[in-house]
This record gives sequence, structure tokens and C-alpha cells, in this order.
Amino acid sequence: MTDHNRLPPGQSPTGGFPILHYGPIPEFDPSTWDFRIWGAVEEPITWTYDQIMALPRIRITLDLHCVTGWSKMDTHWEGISFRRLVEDGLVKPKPQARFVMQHAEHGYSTNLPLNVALQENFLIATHYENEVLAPEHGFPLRGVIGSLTDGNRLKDVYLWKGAKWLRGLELMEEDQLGFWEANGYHNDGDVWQEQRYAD
Ligand SMILES: Nc1nc2c(c(=O)[nH]1)N[C@H]1C(S)=C(S)[C@@H](COP(=O)(O)O)O[C@H]1N2
Ligand SMILES: [Mo]
Repeated sequence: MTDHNRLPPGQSPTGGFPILHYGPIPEFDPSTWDFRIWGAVEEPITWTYDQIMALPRIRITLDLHCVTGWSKMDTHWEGISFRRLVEDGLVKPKPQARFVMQHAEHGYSTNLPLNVALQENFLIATHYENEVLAPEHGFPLRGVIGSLTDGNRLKDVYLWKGAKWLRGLELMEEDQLGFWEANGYHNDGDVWQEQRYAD
């Protein structure tokens, strides 16, 4: 697949790594920080930072697409595969669970269908380019979603659907809108269909 085919319509590649978020960069205090998974799950989970860092990690390469028009190709991430947490039985969605809300510091949130959050292109990331996440890019944990670089097109959505400073996942039976989704962005956000803004 050529790079041309990897660039969704209306996007331009960028060399840098733009920093984009609403609100301040949160402080991290490992003694009070936790990560929760709740809602439509058989057993709610609360993990400490040490417990999170002890989970198995995978590496993936993603092309990132921001709704404002920049794409950053060939980014390397390491972190926890939500899919694998479910496959390994660490997270047990109830049969009626169909959506996932990522909840982050300062009230940021973003929603995804559960089947999209279970794709290989969604990661609960701890590392970027072999280093622990920088504070401005979401340390200690962020959701990240992009398109795979091997040409395998999944449901590929804009980068806002990965929450920096992630503190929890809420599994839901009914869809709810996240922060940007409630503020004019398209609920699905498919990059190939250019679903940027709600009508
Ligand atoms: N917590 C939080 N996560 C967020 C955002 C935000 O405002 N707050 N913005 C989103 C948007 S619109 C983009 S493009 C990416 C930017 O990630 P970066 O700053 O690491 O490039 O973060 C996403 N995740
Ligand atoms: Mo964005």
C-alpha cells in the first residue's frame, strides 16, 4: 500500500507531534491515581499504577489522524491491549455491553462502540516511541486509536477518540456522547468517510 492510500481524505501529513487538548495538563500522583473499569462488566476493577504497569504490553504502529486535518504517520506505541484484557478474562463485559466510554482527568471523555475498542488499532498506551508518555501526550496512560500501517483497514476514527490522561473505562449498554461528541463532532468519526462534524 502506498503512503497516498494511507492518507485519509482531507488530511495532510505532519512531521512534528502537535499537542492538542482542552484544559490543563493534570498532575500525576501515584499514591492517589487509579484506573477503573466499571459499568456493564461482571466485576468492576480498580487498578493502581503499579498494577497497570505489571500488565502485559504489546507494541503497535499507527497512523494518527486529527480531525483538524493533520495526520502523523508511523507512530510507535506500547501499552495494554483492551482486546487482550477481554480475551484473557481480566475484563469481563456483560453480554449486553455495546459501548465504551473513556473517562479522563478534568472531565474529558470519548465514546466508542465496544467492537471498535476491541480492535487492534485501539491501545491503552503507556509508551510512545520507546519512552514513557510525555505529560503533554497523556502520561501516565492514554487511549490511542489510529489506522494500522499494514493496510488492514478497520474502523479507523479520528484521534480525539483516544483520551489522554485516561482514568477509566465505562462499559455501557446504550451509547452516550463524550466531550467532543456532545460539542459538535461526529459520533462515529470515521476517517475514511470524513465524518468530522455532526450535521
Ligand atoms: N484528555 C484529553 N484527551 C484528548 C484531548 C483532550 O482535549 N483531552 N484531545 C483529543 C484530540 S482532539 C487530539 S487530536 C489528541 C491529541 O493528542 P496529542 O496532543 O498527543 O497529539 O488528543 C485527544 N485526546
Ligand atoms: Mo484532534
